[in-house]
Amino acid sequence: MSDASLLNQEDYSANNIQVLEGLEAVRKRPAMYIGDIGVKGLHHLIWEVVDNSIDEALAGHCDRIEVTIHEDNSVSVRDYGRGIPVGMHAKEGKSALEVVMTVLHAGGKFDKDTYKVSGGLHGVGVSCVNALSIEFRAEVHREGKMYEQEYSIGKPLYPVREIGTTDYRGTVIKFKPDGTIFPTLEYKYETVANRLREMSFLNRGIRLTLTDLREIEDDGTPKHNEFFSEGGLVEFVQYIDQTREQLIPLPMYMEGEKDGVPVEVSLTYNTSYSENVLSFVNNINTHEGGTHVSGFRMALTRTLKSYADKTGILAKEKVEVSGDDFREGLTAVISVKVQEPQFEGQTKTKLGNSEVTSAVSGCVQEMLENFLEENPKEARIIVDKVLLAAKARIAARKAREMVQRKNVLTGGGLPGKLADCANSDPEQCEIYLVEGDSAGGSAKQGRDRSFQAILPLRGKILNVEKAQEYRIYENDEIKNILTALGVRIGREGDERALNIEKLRYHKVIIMTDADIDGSHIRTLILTFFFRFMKELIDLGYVYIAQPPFYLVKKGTKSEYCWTEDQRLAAIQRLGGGREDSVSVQRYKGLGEMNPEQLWETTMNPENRTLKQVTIESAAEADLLFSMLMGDEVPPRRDFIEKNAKYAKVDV
Ligand code: 0RA
Repeated sequence: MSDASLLNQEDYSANNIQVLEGLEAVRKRPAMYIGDIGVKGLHHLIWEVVDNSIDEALAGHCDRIEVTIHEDNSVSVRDYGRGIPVGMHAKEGKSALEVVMTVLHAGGKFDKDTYKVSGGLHGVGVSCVNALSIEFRAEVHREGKMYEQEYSIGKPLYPVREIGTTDYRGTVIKFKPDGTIFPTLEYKYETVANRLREMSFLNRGIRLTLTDLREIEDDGTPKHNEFFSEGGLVEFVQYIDQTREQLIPLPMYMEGEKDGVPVEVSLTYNTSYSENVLSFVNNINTHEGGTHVSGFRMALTRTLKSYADKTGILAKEKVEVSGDDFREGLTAVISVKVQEPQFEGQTKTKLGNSEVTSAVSGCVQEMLENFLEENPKEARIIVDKVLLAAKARIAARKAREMVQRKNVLTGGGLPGKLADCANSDPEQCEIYLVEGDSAGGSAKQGRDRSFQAILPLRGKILNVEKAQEYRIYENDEIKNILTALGVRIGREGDERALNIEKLRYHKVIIMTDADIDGSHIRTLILTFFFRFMKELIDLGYVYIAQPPFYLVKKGTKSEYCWTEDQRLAAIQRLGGGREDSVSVQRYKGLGEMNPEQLWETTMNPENRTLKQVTIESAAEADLLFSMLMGDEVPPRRDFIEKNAKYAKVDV
């Protein structure tokens, strides 16, 4: 590290101007750097800071990271690593700490020895967090001394200063997001907890803690969780499958490196019919899969097929098995580290690097071959399961073809119950999936038919969590939903065959009663979307309508209320706070509203609120659906008691 005086004043100023321009660009177009400025982007700030500490931990310098949400929704991240260097940075003429905190993409440049693999989806570095924070403070403990520097919207308030002595090492970053950038500043405990849990599975041996000073428990201590996994991906797979019956006693596991790509995989089989493969690149969930997932599938199919061929069972049973027969009841987590990842796809969560395919397939093949050789009994159980899947798939195809043939015979048109809209531009159009014929009738009368379509659902929606695939194509309600949406599901070759480009509406709105049955139907529909049309959710096309809970009336004046607070406020406004002077109607079913009321409160884009369904954590969503809809009753009861409603899948 050199001395600042070596730089002349002009160079110093020029540098500073560049820095300010960089941070200004972040503030002008925050979404370009952190994805969006909504709840997701807000949380992204935490991931960005935690990622730096994870890097320090992965480099072997730290095994504990503490995240704290403070009363004012500021967040601090403390690690016990080497501490960010504070010496003068020769080129920039200021402290290295200041450079890291204020120069875009400066983060990793000091430490060429550290293998940087974490780093958020956008990998923009901590300086972006600084630029988007109204208050930001860095504290470094290094070589017995403690240093600090504070900033506001990215600008240092003073040069790095020494503030005392210390007997440990590490870095503390505390930031408070800028309210002029982010419309909402509220951090969600569960969102942070889920990500830290995922991080602990993906990076075994690192202890991650979360403390929420906004929420004090009955015993007087703040809400707190610790996430630590010794077993890493094996425990991740067990966590995902905790409600499912296992076919093999312990998940398989393999860690390796091929062509410079570190690969880690764990997999197991359960008695369910769904496939659940989570994939990560540099700790980022690749929802849309990519080359690593292709490599995984290739090896799985090839290795299991060749084993099954050798045993002679396939020839004996005369069944033609296909790729996805090997994935029924499969739960797996794939984690790879890629130096320069190329992200593609609709949501930029699909890995494009072609070299990764063979790295993953090589590792998976080795893992499977070892397992099959050493565990003949379990190997046989898996092969039997594959055979069963193949037979069920053939039955499913027949059922599907039958339905399609019938559709052709009957003209193949839209379902009779659908009241379609006039507009045919999917971007402008929305469809309401409405519980019950009577509410469906009101919705049909109340809607704006230029862009709103209504599909009443009457019969039972199939629980896809427990049903074999072929039964899905025989279920009338599911058939109606699919034909109305214009999409086809099922599989073609090795890929899911969702033809999303044919989707006829870009808003799919689930509208059910505010009672137990309504929430059950909503969960059934969501489970179906999650398992068969996840892309619809990923693209943000799925919504939940929010009918009001109350109507408070006095004379000719009335107010709709969605919350208890609103109800009390309305009673205050209309009845001077006296409950007996007003009439309060509690809406239990959509049917209790007439068409005008339904339009005004729940369907009119001017007044309504729609809850967008998002999947923050695929693992959590899977767990939720398997618990709510699956077989293992005891955890489900416990879960429902704890979580009252189904929450959490949505924001
Ligand atoms: C580069 C070099 C060194 C430490 C770090 C980066 C570092 C960065 C962060 C970000 C969050 N926590 C961190 N901890 C450390 C130190 C190099 C050395 O001491 O030789």
